[in-house]
Amino acid sequence: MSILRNEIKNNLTQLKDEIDQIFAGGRDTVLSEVTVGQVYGGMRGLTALVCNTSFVDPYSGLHIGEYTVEELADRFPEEIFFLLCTGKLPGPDFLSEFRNELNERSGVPQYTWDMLRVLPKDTHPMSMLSLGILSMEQESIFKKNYLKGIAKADYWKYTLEDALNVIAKLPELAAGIYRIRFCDGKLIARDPELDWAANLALMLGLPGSGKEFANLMRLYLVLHCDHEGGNVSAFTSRVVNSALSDLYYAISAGLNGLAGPLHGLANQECLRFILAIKEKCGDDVDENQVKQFVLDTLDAGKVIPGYGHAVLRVTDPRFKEFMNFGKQYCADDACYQIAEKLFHVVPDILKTYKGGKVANPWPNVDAASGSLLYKFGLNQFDFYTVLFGVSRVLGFCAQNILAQGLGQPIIRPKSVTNKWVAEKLMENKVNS
Ligand code: CMX
Repeated sequence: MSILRNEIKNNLTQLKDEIDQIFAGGRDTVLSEVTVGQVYGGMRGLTALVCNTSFVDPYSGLHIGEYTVEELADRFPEEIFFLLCTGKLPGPDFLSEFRNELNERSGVPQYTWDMLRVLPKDTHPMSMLSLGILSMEQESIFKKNYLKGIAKADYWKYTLEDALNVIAKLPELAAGIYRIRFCDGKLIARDPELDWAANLALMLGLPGSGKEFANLMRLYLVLHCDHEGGNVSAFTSRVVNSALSDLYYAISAGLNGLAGPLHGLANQECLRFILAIKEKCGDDVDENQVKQFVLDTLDAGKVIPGYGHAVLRVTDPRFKEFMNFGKQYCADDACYQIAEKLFHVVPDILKTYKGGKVANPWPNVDAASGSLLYKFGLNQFDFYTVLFGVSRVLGFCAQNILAQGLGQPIIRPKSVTNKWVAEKLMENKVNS
């Protein structure tokens, strides 16, 4: 894996130089102040982390390196992994070298399949994915070498080895989970000539799925790959890895966070929502009916899945890319059309809901993807977050490789009690 390893090395050198300059310019400079509201409010808006793989601008959305989502939508996920790790897109030789590398490292161990097959039949596929990764932990190259004794400067190299081993096995693991959980349990062999996304499409074995579905998988795996460092799953993964728990532990932990309905599980909730509208109002539902359904949902005290975001303040560009794909391949599909109608009515409703309390009334990535997967015959919603997870593992890996390469320490912010906060308020009153 010489191209990738060399370019990560170059990226680390550049990032270290930048940090040296930043420190020389003012290590004690205040970047962000913390209010009481932020301490009690999920640390929203608190600038307290550095992540050099990607950046989310509230108004232009996700940027990976210098690129926006729109500029990357036609790429392969393998190229995006390279970009996340190195800050640049790869040259022409990379894809074939990477494919060979993944071919050599592929093959989920039999004990993982055995473990997955004995789980209760109703185990959630995200639990299966997380357990599947964790079951392979004893194969960690990082752990084996750490126990022998390795230099801190080399941690990232062993973390990269673990990353490549996991990435090579992921499509097979995810597709196998689908086949065990929802089909006859017979696994479909990977094709060493295919790319990462096309292999996943192949091994899922959906009847009639062809090139268009492989294209959807490629787009899906590109669009979900990373979303800077503070989201639940990426942050969890980084915190775990910062204790030098190896990447298997860190990925499994990140996936457990992704499995929550306010995070990655929202995409299955979105399709459920769309199908509920379809069931209640029929295929030819009009915008007024959709509006009423949304209002009834809010009146029942529920959130509208796929809308809102902790950072974004515009329509998520990833949502737009999925809608463009849908326009091309399934503009007549009833679910796609309901997703479109929701886009027409939900933002205006959320703008005034709860006295304008919703910070972002616009759709996020999850609002469109489910309707496309459903159109291609992937009608097991519980599986959708697994696809999100397969993609997001690229981000977990890249973030942890770079953090190890930069020698970042264990993450350990300070927590305080109500009593401490109350005393601080009193102290401030006395001093003012
Ligand atoms: N429907 C109804 N109410 C919503 C809402 C939505 N889609 N989005 C936000 N709100 C409400 C919140 O519940 C909150 O109400 P309370 O203060 O009464 O609890 C209020 O608006 C303010 O919340 P916010 O500051 O706008 O949003 P947060 O940063 O706290 O939360 C998110 C962000 C995504 C969890 C939230 O918008 C949400 O629950 N959306 C629906 C679920 C979803 O689509 N999640 C996927 C996000 C993408 C991802 O991370 O994968």
